[in-house]
Amino acid sequence: MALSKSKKPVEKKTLKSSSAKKVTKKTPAKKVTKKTPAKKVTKKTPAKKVTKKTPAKKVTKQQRTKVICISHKEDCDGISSAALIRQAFGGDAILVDYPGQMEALNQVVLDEKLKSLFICDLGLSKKTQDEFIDIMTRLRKNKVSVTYIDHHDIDPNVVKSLEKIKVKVIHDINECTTVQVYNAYASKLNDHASFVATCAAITDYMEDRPIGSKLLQIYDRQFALISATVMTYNIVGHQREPDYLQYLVEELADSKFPHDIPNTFEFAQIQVEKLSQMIAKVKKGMKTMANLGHMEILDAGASGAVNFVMGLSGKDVGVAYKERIDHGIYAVSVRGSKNCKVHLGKIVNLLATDLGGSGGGHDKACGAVIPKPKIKKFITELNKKIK
Ligand SMILES: [Mn+2]
Repeated sequence: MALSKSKKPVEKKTLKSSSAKKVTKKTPAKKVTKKTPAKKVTKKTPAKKVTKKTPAKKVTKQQRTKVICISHKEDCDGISSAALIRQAFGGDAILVDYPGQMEALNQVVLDEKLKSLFICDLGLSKKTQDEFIDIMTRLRKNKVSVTYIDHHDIDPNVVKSLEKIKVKVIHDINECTTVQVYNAYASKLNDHASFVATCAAITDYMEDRPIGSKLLQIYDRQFALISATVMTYNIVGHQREPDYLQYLVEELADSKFPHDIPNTFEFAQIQVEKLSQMIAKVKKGMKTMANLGHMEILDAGASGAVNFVMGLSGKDVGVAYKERIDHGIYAVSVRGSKNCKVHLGKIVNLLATDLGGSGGGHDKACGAVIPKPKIKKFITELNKKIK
């Protein structure tokens, strides 16, 4: 909110925080803007500094004005959720992966200006749920309004605990997070938000669900598919560039189609080439057990390889894992085929917790964080549990 206030003098036509951006686009240097994700981010900083100048600090408690959305940074659903929250409520996004989830939450608790927090597309596990409730309790004691929006499998007792402390829980395992954000806040969103939600549903394999399918019907299927895919490749390929991910959130919040964001299709082509090389690598390096195929990934993300590991192994479950050297853990991706009858998310949640890690997710797509020395045990135990 502080952001939009500071931008009002620039252009009074609209109330949206994006108004200042539109000004920059009118400048003749249009081609130059292709490079500008970093620029847009830096623009935020003067606004922040201005708000910090308020002398109220010493006199009374600071007024809480900030809106923050903590969302999943690794896929289209997380980025799109953050974009729609931004369009509906303004504020800033903090984009995290699962290993960074709790650290980010512990940081925002300390933010004395935080007024309203949205947490999107970040599932909880046996390992993280208690700490999550603790953090939410601290936020609520500070009168921060908290909304948790997600679609991953959750312990019903966690929902009860959260509702007890008046955290607003929007949770449906049958629709992706962005579709739920769209559905809950449609009155605060523009028409284009339904397209953002459609792309997120496609990427989460949830465009066949009740609301997701209605949204997809608004648009040409092929147009939505290519947009969702290009967006996904840009997100996956920019995981180490937080400024770019922030830029994507801003552009989607600003109702841009993926093809209107400069260079996205060119970048997607690079990703497609990398993936085609991954096929060859998986064929060479994949190993199989009775019930699954698995492979350690060295030079790419595990989630990009896991579908190939499952498909090329001929098994109904694929596991790809990549070491996070700085964390002493393996980031693990697990996928099940249509023939896989067990709920992989639930199995992985329990197994990862037993091994001192964490994990969970959907029946046919989930992930885990496993301590480095336990990765072999994880795979052999998973193989036993999915007969
Ligand atoms: Mn999701």
